[in-house]
Amino acid sequence: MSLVTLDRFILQSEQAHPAATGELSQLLMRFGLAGKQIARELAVAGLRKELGSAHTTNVQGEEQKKLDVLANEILLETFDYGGLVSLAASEEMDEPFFYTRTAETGRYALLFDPMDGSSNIDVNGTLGTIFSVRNRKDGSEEALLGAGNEQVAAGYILFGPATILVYTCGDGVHLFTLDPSLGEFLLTKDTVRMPARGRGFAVNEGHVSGWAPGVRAFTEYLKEKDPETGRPYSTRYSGSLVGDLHRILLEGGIYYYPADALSGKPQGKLRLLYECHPLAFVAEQAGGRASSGVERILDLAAEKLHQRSPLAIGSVTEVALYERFVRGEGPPE
Ligand code: FDP
Repeated sequence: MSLVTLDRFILQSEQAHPAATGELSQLLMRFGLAGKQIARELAVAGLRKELGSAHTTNVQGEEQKKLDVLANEILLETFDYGGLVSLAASEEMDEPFFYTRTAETGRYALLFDPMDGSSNIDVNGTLGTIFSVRNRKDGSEEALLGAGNEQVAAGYILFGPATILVYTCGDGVHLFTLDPSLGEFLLTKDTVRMPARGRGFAVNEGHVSGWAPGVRAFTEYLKEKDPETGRPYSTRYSGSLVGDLHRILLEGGIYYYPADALSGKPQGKLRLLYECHPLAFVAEQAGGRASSGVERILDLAAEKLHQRSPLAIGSVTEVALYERFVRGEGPPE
């Protein structure tokens, strides 16, 4: 049986674009390398006493774990050669990082959430890395901002029982699994399609008292018993958006993190550029949807690097239903 590695798949896909320079291919392959390095660190972090707090906070005032910082360093270093990247921004850095040698020439601008689901770090739970690729434009911070539909590529790496890399360049969603014995990501699904509806929902219901009435009503609706519509839905919340979205990508359903008026999160918790935009790109390319409840996530333009947005992401049926409830319409007749 011939094995299709990540690199081979990317290079073969490039042939469908005769005008391609090969730079995007090189860039995507580097995410594979970064994923392998982060997976290796995660596997031994507990043994090396690298778990726990770094005793620093990020720009949002959230505690940084040692592995948040390490994953950020690995990603930055991965793109420090090859001349591909002009600048990068991350949830873990206050300001963009400019690659001094290639700031003027690198073709791309990167955004990433190095370690999504940080609360799972110390308990060996599911974690993820989310990435987004944009054109560098004029090479200023502006290149990192704008609407989600300006992304050139996006994806995530899931660190669970297996390490999985999922990416899209706008021509479908491709899924690879790391074979540790080979040290290679191998193609597992060429084109991933998200089911149009699912049976599960992922939300931190502990925050229900701060939600808008429509979001509360939606949640109650999912929990009601009605075999005709397949309710109740099952709750599946892991504490890692990447982990929850991956389940939804394969099985359908919905993840939502709404605005929370009582916890100082009027725009929810998730970052538009590092989390919502890239995962929305993946979800849409797999046939799913992503919405703030009111607007399509990919149409939302980021004006600030660390801007937040409410997010509802998943199957078309459940996201449309969520929007109905947010509008105060309730379920369809
Ligand atoms: P975390 O802050 O632990 O990195 O990225 C934000 C995120 O995790 C998501 O991965 C996760 O779904 C959510 O926040 C968890 O937040 P709550 O603890 O508020 O539920």
